[in-house]
Amino acid sequence: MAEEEIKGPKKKLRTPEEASIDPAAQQMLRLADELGLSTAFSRADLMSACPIGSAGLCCDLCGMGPCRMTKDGMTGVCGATVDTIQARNFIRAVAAGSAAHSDHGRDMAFTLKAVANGEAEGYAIRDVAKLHNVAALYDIPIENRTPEEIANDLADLYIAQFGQQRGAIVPAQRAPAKRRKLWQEQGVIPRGVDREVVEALHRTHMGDDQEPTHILHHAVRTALADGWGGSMIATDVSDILFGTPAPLLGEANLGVLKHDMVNVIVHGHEPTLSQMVVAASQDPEIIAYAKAAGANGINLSGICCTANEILMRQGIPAAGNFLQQELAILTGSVEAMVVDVQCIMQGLVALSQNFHTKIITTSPKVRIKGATHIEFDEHHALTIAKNILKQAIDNYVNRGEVHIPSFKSSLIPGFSHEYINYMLGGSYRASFRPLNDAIMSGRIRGVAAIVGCTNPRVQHDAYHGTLTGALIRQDVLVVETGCSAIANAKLGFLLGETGIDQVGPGLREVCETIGIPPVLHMGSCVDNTRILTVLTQMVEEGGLGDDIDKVPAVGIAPEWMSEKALSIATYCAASGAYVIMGGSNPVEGKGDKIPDSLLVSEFMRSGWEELYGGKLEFVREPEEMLRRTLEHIDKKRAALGLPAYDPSRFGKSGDARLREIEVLPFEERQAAVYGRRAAG
Ligand code: BF8
Repeated sequence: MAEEEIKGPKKKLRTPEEASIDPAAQQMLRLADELGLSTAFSRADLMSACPIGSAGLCCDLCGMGPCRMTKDGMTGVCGATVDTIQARNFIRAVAAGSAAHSDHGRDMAFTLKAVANGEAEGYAIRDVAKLHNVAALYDIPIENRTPEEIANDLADLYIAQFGQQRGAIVPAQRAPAKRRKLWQEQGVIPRGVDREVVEALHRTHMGDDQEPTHILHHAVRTALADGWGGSMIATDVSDILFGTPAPLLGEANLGVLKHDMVNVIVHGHEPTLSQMVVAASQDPEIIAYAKAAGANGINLSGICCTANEILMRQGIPAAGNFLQQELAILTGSVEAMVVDVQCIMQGLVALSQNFHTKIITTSPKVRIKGATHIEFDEHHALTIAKNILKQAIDNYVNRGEVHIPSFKSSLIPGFSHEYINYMLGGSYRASFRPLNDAIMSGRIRGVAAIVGCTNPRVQHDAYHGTLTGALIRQDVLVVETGCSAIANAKLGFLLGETGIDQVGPGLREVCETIGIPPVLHMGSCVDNTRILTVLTQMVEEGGLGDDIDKVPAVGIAPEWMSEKALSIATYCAASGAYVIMGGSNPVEGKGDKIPDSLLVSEFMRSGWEELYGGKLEFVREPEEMLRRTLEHIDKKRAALGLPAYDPSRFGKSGDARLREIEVLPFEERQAAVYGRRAAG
């Protein structure tokens, strides 16, 4: 939609520099302005967020409303209070987020079943070691059995988890023992996600659950069924089918698009299709077909979490994160954008009509008016992937003027929890001991997971970058997933040599010793479960307390926008983490009219902390997010009896010390190296 088509008073558009810190994004936003085309950035500028809806103060759950809470003490037509309405809106968002992640996990489990039974064209079990490890967790027999036999049993077990009616789902047994006991006592140990999501919807139907904390209690259970259920299953099965990630070299940003090749972008979440598109793009028949069309081959790249899935396993470049999906089309160089599920903007189709780009939907669950639909079916995946690529190649001839920004950055993705375990101790001593020791000594002050979306209501990528830079300077090890990982990849934080100069002295010693970047890319959003696993293993290794809430760690989603992010935040808080969300606050107060210390936000902060040791806070300013993160980490260090953070104690050895010595005057350098002054 062009800017002038939007009705209402003219609002001020941000400059490209105000809208994004990414020079590639800025270049495309300037082009959009010149062409008079709208993007999510300009649409966000032109349409203020609804102040009532964004704070969870609108109840549209029945036909007597929608009721808008605008004053303290107001109720809806049915008498529902502000607190009840906010809690209901919150749990509905958590349920939708849990459903999205977990349905992805379910599809992965069905694909595993099809592969195990030889019914999935083109797929194979790539990581038998992970299959054995996961099967062993559930006492599935391994000895003298083929991978397919084991995978069949695991697939059956996992498929059954989604509809588990009573009792805990099996992946929940992977949480620390104390945490599981706590969940049992609190009555939130998760059953199957299907049951929890249905109950969340039932409870919020008109005339059901009206006690806000009781509603939030079930929000916790619903989210746990995602984090320790659907999402964990998605990660496990993706690794088994496509390989557990290990570090490799990749690239990120729109500069990965190519002038002389057929550019195909895969966008969405489920790796089943994207992995097969990767395989098809390397097929000699497809390469020959592209060459016959005058191109130099197929150039595949990704957007959003699909990008992370193929980046960390095959090194396929990431064209960008969530807010760059439209910007990729603006380059005029994309023959096809192939989408599956989640985070796909409807605006893509309207925008693509100004260029030659084909938007191809593939999921039976997702159609967009105006897009081409080629339905994906894992039983014929390779054939379908080749068909999609042929359509893209046929479209190459229609390419017009091209504006590909030159910006791209290198990165090293692929830090699965298995690899982190290995890198800390090698094959024979793989363990979290070195990481725990580094935290206990104070070389690493603590750990921050910076995750989640980008959101056009805040400057694109800015909060991810600001927080990451500030935290690694203060010796906090940062782990990353989702669109945040792509943001920081573009900023160079995910590459050892680039990032290392900006790192605090203790963390730098650890990074130089192990040979890792200070910011570790751990995968897509479902892979936040890898972070749960790392935290559990740190607890089990010893020295950092007996449960996740004791570990000096914080989770931050500074530019969040999706309901999935609210589910992640909730399961992380209920797992014991302190979670900070930036951007908008869906349980906010409204000044004097509706005071800020509302029951719901207060309960997520102090109530959850009392019950679970973790808490959820919404904080707008990055400086305040940083302050609270460091305060929390230092508080947890003190509670464990660890030495207070003191950067002056470290950084006097290794490369860091050598670099200091290099700049000394000659005599002092000699003294530093040889322990004596130069003769004469
Ligand atoms: O699941 S970080 S914008 S792409 S929701 Fe979406 Fe947010 Fe990106 Fe991945 Ni996650």
